[in-house]
Amino acid sequence: MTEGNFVDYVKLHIKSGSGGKGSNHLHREKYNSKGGPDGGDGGRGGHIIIRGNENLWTLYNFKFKRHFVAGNGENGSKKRSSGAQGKDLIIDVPLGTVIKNKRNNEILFEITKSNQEIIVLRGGLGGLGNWNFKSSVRQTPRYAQSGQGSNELDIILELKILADVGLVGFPNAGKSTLLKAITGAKPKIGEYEFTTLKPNLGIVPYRSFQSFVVADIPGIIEGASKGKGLGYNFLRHIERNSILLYVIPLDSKDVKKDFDILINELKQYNSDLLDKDYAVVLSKSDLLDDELLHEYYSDLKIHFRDIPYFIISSIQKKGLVELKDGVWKLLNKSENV
Ligand SMILES: Nc1nc2c(ncn2[C@@H]2O[C@H](COP(=O)(O)OP(=O)(O)OP(=O)(O)O)[C@@H](O)[C@H]2O)c(=O)[nH]1
Ligand SMILES: [Mg+2]
Repeated sequence: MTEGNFVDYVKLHIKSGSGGKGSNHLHREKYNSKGGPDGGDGGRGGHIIIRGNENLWTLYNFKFKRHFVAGNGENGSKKRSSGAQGKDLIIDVPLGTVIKNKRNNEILFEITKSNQEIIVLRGGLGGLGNWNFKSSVRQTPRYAQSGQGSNELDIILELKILADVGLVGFPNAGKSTLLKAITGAKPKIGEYEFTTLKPNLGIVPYRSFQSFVVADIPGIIEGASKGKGLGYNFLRHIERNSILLYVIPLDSKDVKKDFDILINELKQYNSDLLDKDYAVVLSKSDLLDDELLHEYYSDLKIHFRDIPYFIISSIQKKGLVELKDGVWKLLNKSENV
């Protein structure tokens, strides 16, 4: 997935179907000129339904289609025959989509499960046909209800990614390069800061046909919580991740300090993020020669005594298998599945 097709915010106009008219028919037969009322009911208009689809990862499909209209109910007819129901219209969205009313920004609901279906706009009810109104005092009612009108609404869809693993780190830490090295994604990579402006997602194929999803997000810097850099609103994309990987390059002056700054910025955004399982990924190991790396190891053991950490080079493809194994283990700890 590239920069261009990640869409996480769209406005849609939706319209349900109107209800069909009830019929006002009087039964006539050759030898019975006074048949009773037999007008059937109108069919209900189609609902607009929003459904969770675990195979979707972005709102990209809505980039070109913004209007959704359900079918109208058909009118009732003679012989008490009811009009057909208008066709419901189902809109598939990725899990983690929040649906808001555009008028007041109120959250209507959130889709979190596959195949979860919620009627966001009801179709109009069909009108009752005249046979419903027959009574002892009114044998031949000559009226029927018209159907209810359709409903229209402007909604906003906002996506919080539901990826398994979120990559957090300073700009230039090598997050996008890592995503590229372990998934089929082709994110933009640059030797300048803030190359990534929107999240990228990639699927990591893991042994014997299993997989997990990794989200690469923009870089975060000290003071992001106060609006520095790109700010930190994009951290909403990792709120749903099961685990976080803090990516810190080994050519950093002070790896432990970088880690503390990242933790602190996340805490300012939402301290719940710190409750997630996490690991540290020390990237760009190819920049250190073996001797230096060896020295580093003993240092790191002290710094990250209780924290799982992985030393990798995305460019030389080193340490990636161990990283994937470690992530898989973390993901499969009972609380993360
Ligand atoms: N030597 C070396 N360079 C790397 C490695 N991984 C990434 N880089 C380089 O580091 C620079 C930044 O890489 P990105 O992957 O764009 O970094 P990022 O963390 O996504 O940066 P932002 O999108 O700005 O937050 C690029 O010039 C990469 O080529 C690595 O394993 N070894
Ligand atoms: Mg990047």
